[in-house]
Amino acid sequence: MMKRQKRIALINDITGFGRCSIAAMAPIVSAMKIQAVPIPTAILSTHTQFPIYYFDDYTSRMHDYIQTYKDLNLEFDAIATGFLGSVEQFEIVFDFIETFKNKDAFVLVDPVMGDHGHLYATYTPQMCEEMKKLVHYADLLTPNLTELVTLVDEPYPDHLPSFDELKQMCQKLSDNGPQHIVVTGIPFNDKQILNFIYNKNEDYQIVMVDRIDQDRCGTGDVIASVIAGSYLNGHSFYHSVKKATKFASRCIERCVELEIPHYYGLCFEEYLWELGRDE
Ligand code: PXL
Repeated sequence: MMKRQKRIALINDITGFGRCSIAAMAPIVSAMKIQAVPIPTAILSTHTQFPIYYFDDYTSRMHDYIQTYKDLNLEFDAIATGFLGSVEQFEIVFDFIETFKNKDAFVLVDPVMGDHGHLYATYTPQMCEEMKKLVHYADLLTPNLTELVTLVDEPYPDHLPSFDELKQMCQKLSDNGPQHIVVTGIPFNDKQILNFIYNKNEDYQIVMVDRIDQDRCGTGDVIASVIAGSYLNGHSFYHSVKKATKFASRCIERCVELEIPHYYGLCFEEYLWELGRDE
């Protein structure tokens, strides 16, 4: 029997300009020979780091949208969640996961909440509480440091957390949820960025990357989608994180060469073809 292609549901926003969320994730997983199925949470003209943006909350339409997938008995091999635009959306996402996650599927939760010690303008305290519940559904979790500390009710640290501190915070989240966590983009020093990998009941791992230029919007989405694609293609979490961070670094380097403003996202189009090599 022919094995069908793998399929991933991307529960995230669709943002036209700015190379984030589904506009970045769908082409990336497609390049990795995985079918991308967008489930929009909101439709924006540009992402929220632009001085102006049009924001259309999709909450009221999500139920009917998803109902057709239930009626068609569609199945997904993975579910990746990202930016959520309202409290009500969490219930919709819990239901989606309960309906569509079969025993072999995995759920990647990117708890998109904020960056650099601050939550995004659209994020309310109630949404933070809901995000803590969503973490219980995750097999893989990809927070940045801001999101990690928020999820464990700690203040944003004024120093670089030790590996032990990072491990303890991850352990709290893992106790009731994800098998693997990568805390992405931790500023280590002027030259390097640390990615801390927590594995349930196993040693932690570190992936260091060179800092190139300033932080770029959409980096988290590029990293989460390469991890999801690589893991779905059967690679280890560590291998997937390495591939993702290396790919993001190369794209950022190219953005600098092309003088692309940091809020225009990562010019992943330049290297998309490389992701087709299943390494
Ligand atoms: O890349 C994260 C992200 C996703 N979606 C929207 C955003 C952002 C970050 O600002 O504004 C709409």
